This record gives sequence, structure tokens and C-alpha cells, in this order.
Amino acid sequence: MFYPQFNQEFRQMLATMEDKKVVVLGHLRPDGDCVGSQIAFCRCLLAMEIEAVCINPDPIPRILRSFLGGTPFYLPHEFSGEGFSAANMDCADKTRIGQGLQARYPEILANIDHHISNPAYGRYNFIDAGSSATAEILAGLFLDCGLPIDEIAAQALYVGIVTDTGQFRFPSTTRQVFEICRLLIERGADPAAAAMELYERESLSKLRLLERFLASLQLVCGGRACIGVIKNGVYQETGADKEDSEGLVDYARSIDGVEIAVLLEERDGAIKGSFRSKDPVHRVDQLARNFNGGGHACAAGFNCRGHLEEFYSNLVEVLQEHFRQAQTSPII
Ligand SMILES: [Mn+2]
Repeated sequence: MFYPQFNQEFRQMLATMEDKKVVVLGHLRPDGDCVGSQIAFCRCLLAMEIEAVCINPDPIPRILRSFLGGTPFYLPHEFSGEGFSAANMDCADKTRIGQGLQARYPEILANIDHHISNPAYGRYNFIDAGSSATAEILAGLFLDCGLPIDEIAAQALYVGIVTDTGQFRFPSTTRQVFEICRLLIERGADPAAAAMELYERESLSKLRLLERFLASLQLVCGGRACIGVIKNGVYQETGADKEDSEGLVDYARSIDGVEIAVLLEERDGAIKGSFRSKDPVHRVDQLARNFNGGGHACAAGFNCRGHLEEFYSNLVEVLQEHFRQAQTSPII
């Protein structure tokens, strides 16, 4: 069994869902793990003849739409979902589903997630920070319980895992990850087809955005950190969408000697930031907490008010202090 600690409770939860209608919720700016987990969980419920739909506070990114396979997905204004019980996928806290959905669903029946900071806000909680993806947890639970995983669900779960492990490169890539992926492939997941959709269908405007981001990169803290920015207006100038910033910060992290990378997006008086680190020792979720954010040890984010120039120098100080306190030696 992959998750023996959850087995009984998961079965119990599914049993209570049998006389309910369920809305499967994802987080703001949904990513592959969020959408993949929603697809799979919704399809599992539908196969059990439980009425279920997915609702997301933001639209599904273009790149992920081909994986939906007819699974019902709505925006909040398209489906009222009254009388439905909520199941949150990949949401580190209640606010991640956005204000509107939070008001609609103040109580969360199921909370399935792998964020270290998740405070277990659901009636049923399946949280494992040691898992690479929410999709890994879900796949493991389905396999443990012998639940049906159709081809579309298998591919969706695979997409969640391949994206959240950075294509099997991050420290969260364990033997169990490969074991689960092997079983998903047996059930119809197709790695080459997934890679084609995920990584070979970029828009030119996204690459124009990348060009601007790369031009902004600065090394700080003696080359141990790298910061890149996207200023107001760059989206308009390049024709890129907000969702196209996904993955940019990884280029900053990829530089030799860089241990922490930061992407700062200026958004009309507010700043959206993403932290990535090469080593969990840096706990970027704690760094993000300085700015009211959170996330994983190696990947975290925040949103705050402020102006870019001021914020930038403040951030450099926070990073300098972090490296002083961490007393970690540079990775050479
Ligand atoms: Mn995730």
C-alpha cells in the first residue's frame, strides 16, 4: 500500500459522499497538479455515480485544456453548486480557492494536499508533505482502494506528477513516484503525449516574455541568489498571458551557484513573487512568510502591496539575512 495511514479514512469519506453532490475545487491560477487532481477525483466520483463537477476560481490554462477529456469544469459564475459539498485539491489553505468560492463553501469536506503548511482545515484531511504532488497522493489512494482509474484520469494524474516534480528532477522524485507512474501507464497514461502537450506547444509571446525576464536577471548575495522581474506593461508589450509566467523562475534557479531564485511581478501597486530553491535546507516557504506567503520548502510564493524598487532592496536584505543565519556553505 502506498498510503496505509489514509486507507480507512478515505474509504469512509467516499462512503459519506455517496448521498451527496460534490464540487471539486482547485486553487487560483491552477497548475498541472491542481487540474490533474481535480480531473481524477471528479471522474472517480462520477464512476461511483456520485454527482460531481469541478469549479476553479481562474480559467484552466490553455496548455492543460486538452487533458480535461470532457470532465465537467466551470468558473464560479457558470455553476452555482448549491447544496454541494466541497473537496479541495492542492490547496494549502482555505483562501486558495479565492474569495468567492470561499464564501460559497465555508466548510470543506475533503482536503487533499501535499503542502507542508496545510493546517488540515477539512472534515477529512489527506495531507502528506512527503509526496511530490497531490496527484501522487490521489493516485496512491485510488490504487490502494482498488478504485477505477480510466485513461483520462491516469493521464491527468501523470500530468500532476510530471509537472510538480519538474519532470522528475526535484528532490520529491522518489521510488514511489516512479512506481505510481508505472501503474498509471498501465492504466493508459502516455508520457510522450503528455510531454507533447505540456512542453512542445509554447506560444511565441511566452518566449518573448521569457526574453524580457532573462534580460532582467541579477545575481545578488555573491551569486547565491538570482532575482528577475516582470514590470507593469510587459504582458501587453509581449502579448503574453498572466499564466505564461509559469516556469520562468526556474531559469533563474538553473544558473550555476544560484541556490535561491526569485521572480517578482509588478501588478499595479502590488507585487506577486515566486521563490524557488535547489535545496530544501533553504525553506523558501519560510522566506515567503515574510511577505504573507507560503508554500513548499523548495517552491513558495506570495502576494503583497508595495512598489517594486522599494520591495527589491528589502528582498535583497531578507535574502542576505537568510544566508547569514542559515550558515549554509555555498553549493559548489
Ligand atoms: Mn501540487
